[in-house]
Amino acid sequence: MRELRGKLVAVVGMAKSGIAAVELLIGQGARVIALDQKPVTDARLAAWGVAVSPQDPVAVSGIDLMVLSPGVPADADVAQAARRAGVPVIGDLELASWFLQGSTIGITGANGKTTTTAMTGHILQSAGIPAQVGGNIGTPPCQMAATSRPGQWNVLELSSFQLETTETFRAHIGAALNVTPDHLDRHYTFENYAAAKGKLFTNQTAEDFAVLNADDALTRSYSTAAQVHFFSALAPVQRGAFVRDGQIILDGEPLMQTAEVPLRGAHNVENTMAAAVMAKLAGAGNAQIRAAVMSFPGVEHRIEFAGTLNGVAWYNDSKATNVDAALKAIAAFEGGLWIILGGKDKDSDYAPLADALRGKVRGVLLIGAAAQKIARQLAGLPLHQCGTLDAAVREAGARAHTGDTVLLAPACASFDQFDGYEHRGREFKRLAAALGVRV
Ligand code: UMA
Repeated sequence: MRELRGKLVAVVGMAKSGIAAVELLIGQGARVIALDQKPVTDARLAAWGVAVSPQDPVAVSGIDLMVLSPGVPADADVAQAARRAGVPVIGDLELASWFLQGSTIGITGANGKTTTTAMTGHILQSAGIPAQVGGNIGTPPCQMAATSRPGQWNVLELSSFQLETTETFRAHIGAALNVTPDHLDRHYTFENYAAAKGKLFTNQTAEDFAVLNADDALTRSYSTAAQVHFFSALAPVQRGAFVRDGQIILDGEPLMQTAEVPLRGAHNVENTMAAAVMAKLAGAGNAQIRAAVMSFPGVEHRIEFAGTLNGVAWYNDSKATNVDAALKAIAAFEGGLWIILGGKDKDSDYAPLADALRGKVRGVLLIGAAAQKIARQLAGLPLHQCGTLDAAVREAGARAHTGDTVLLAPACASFDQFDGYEHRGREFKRLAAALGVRV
């Protein structure tokens, strides 16, 4: 339904994705109803003449199309009602893809997708290849449609929420970094979650490329008509990137030493390989890729160095919103750890953290709604119930000694105490700075 002129479209979820979808639809001549389960205050809707309604199935009778924001469950009552009435229900990514000009790189994975997306965009831009970066990383895909151009790459970080509601979206280069359990509160089963991410490859053709992690059984098994390039930290691959004797080999040629990757942790070598493979497929040369990786500044809230105080290093990994991400952060440090864990539980199993932390951790500082559950699963480790991030930071400041590391890698969502992981990460840095932590 790419001709939207005169069509009546309901958009559900009026945060930045929903507003961007409304703006795009208005620009296409559609009539729009905006729905949200909370009161909507955005003044632009009134200026565009858009009717605002509570999230009620009655409000959507007679519509031609429904567009969901990523934060709205695909099985929300209002979406079920639309489907029962024979109305197509799509997500904001699908809508954006109808109007995005240029070619698209889509990057998904349980973890590492923000860093990989930012790095891929940075390599392309440094190599003089036109590219804009967005998606789950921050700028909604619908907003990117207006700034997209033929000959330009749209480098998109894509979440399972954005992918599960696609129909025709096609990535010219699609990458799956890893799939470990996350968002089970929304997808119910790991299989559903993995299948949502696998939709990235469904509409690819033989002219497209799929970049897959050869070390991850699930991403390796995604079926696609695209040409597959692998990356692997463990074994040589023919097309793609792998590590040999501490060196990244890209399409058979040495690219750089793994020690030259400026980001902490073995997982960031994997992210770098994925970004390098994609950038090469999009036209960058090896020398350009190497130089751009080395100048990549990293991403806020991803094992971000927050400073030191009395010989103690502080790191903000607020984006570690699931257990696997926290495990990767823990693996990036040798020991002497004071780790802050907790927040909103997503039906996660925290037991794997116990093995990773044993022998490495001086103290586990627990915060938020999941604190009791984590404490039960990590029994035997030195646990400190802190309640709030504020208390955890003070506790860490008082207890850590020279050579130790304080790490916020909560393994949980933030929504019990914060507006999002960015808010939590900024608060951590503010509280640490107030103690005297300096970069
Ligand atoms: N809402 C309803 N009905 C519902 C649920 C929500 O009306 O049933 C409303 C809320 O009241 C609110 C709005 O929907 O007004 C929120 O919409 P949203 O959650 O889609 O928020 P956006 O600000 O548009 O952010 C979304 C992504 N959010 C989610 O996937 C939850 C952002 O990813 C993304 O950066 C942004 O689009 C741009 O693409 C955040 C995220 O947490 C960072 N992503 C998850 C992750 O990374 O783990 C997937």
